[in-house]
Amino acid sequence: MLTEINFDGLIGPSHNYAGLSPGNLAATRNRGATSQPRAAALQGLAKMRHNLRLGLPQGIFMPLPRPDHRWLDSLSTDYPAAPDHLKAQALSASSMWAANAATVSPAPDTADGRCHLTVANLMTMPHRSHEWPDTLAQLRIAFADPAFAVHAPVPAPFGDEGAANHMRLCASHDAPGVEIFVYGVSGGPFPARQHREASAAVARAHRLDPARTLFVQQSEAAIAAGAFHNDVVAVANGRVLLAHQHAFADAPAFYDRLRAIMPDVEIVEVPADRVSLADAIQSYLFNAQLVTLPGGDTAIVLPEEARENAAVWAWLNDHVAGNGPIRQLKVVDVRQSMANGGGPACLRLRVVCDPQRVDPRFLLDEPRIDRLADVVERWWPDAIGPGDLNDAALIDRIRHARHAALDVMGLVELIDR
Ligand code: SUG
Repeated sequence: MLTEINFDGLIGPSHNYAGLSPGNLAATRNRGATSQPRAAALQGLAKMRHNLRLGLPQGIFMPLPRPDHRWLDSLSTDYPAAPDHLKAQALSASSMWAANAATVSPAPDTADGRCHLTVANLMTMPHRSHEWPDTLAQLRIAFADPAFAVHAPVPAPFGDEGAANHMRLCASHDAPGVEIFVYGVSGGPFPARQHREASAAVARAHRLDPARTLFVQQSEAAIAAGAFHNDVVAVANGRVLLAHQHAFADAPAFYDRLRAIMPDVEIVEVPADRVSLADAIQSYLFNAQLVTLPGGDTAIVLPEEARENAAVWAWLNDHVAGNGPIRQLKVVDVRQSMANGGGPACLRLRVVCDPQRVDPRFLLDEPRIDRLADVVERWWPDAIGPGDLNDAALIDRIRHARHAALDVMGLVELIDR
C-alpha cells in the first residue's frame, strides 16, 4: 500500500542567521540577526503535528552533527582554530531543509520496482556541501529495506539540490508518474544550483522511463529574483501543477510536453499581474505543501507570510472561490526557518512508499512529537547571535542537545556520525 510520507528535518540546535546563501534573499537580509533555535524547532514540530492531524503520515530526519568536525578535519583545521567563515559553515543547521536531502523516485516509476533515493551533493554552497555524508548515513538506516535503493551523490562539478528541483505528477501514488527535473543554466547575479547533467544522472540511476521524464529549464528571471530552487516558484501534487507564470524558461513548450504525457493534468498558472515574482518569493506562496487529504480534497499548507501578503492571499481565496483544484488553505508558522529562506515545502522530503518498509524510528505519532518537544524545550539554545560562534559552552550545548534528541528517538547509532 503506497502512501506519501513527508519527512521533515528537525530544526537543529545550531540554527542561526549567518547569511551563507547568496541568491537566497531572506537569508541575506537576516544576516547577523539573532536566531531562536528552540522556538524554531518547536515551530517545525508544530507543523509536523498540524499535518499529522490532517491525517497525513509524518516522518522525521534528525539534525546532523554540528559543528561538522570531520569536515573541518578534512580542511586541516578544527573548530577553535578555524576562521569565522568556516566556523559558520561548519555550524549551519541547513539540513533542516529536507527537500534538499535527496531526490526520490517512487517504485511505480522505476524499472526495478524499487523506490530510489539519491542523496544531493549540495555542492554550490560551502555550508551545505558537507551535509551529504551524514544525510546518506541517515537515509541508509531509514530506508534499509530492499524496497528502497539509496544512491551516493552525483559527483562534482555537477550541482544537485535534490527534491527542491524535482516534481512528480501522477493519477494515484501506485501508478507510474511523470517526473519533472528542473535545472538552472544562469541566474543573473546568482548561481544556478541545479545542473542539468546532475538531474540526468539521477534519472538514469533511478532507472526512470525516458518517455515519462522531463527536463525543464528554470527561468533566469526566477533565479535572479531570488528563486534559488524551483520549489520557490512551483509545486506539484497528484494531477495538479501550481506554478508562477515566470517559473520556467519556456513554459508553453513544457506544458505541451506535459499534456502529451498526461492529458488530464491540471496546470494552475499564477499570472504575474496578480502575484509578482517578488511577492511570490517574499510570501513563499509556492513553497507550500500541496497535499491530498484523506477525504480526497487537495489542500495547500502555506506559511503565515502568504496570508500576510495581500496579493497572494487574494489570489488564493479567488482560486478557492472559483472552484479551482485547490480546495482548502491551511496556514502554519515556520517564521524562524522562513527567515533563512526555508518554507513549509523546504522543510520536508516526500517519499511515496509503503510505511511498513521504513525504519519506524523515523516515523512520528503525537506521543513521539511530545517527547521530542520536551527534549527541545530542555536542551535547544534559546538564542544564537552573531558573536556566539566562539562560545565554547554553546558549542557544547549544541552537541548535547542533538544527542538527547537521538537518544529519545532510539537513534543513538547516529551519535558518532
Ligand atoms: O539552501 N538556506 C537554505 C534554504 C533552503 C530552502 N530549501 C528549498 N527551497 N527547498 C539554502 O539557501 C541559509 C543558511 C544561512 O545563511 O545560514 C540557507 O542555507
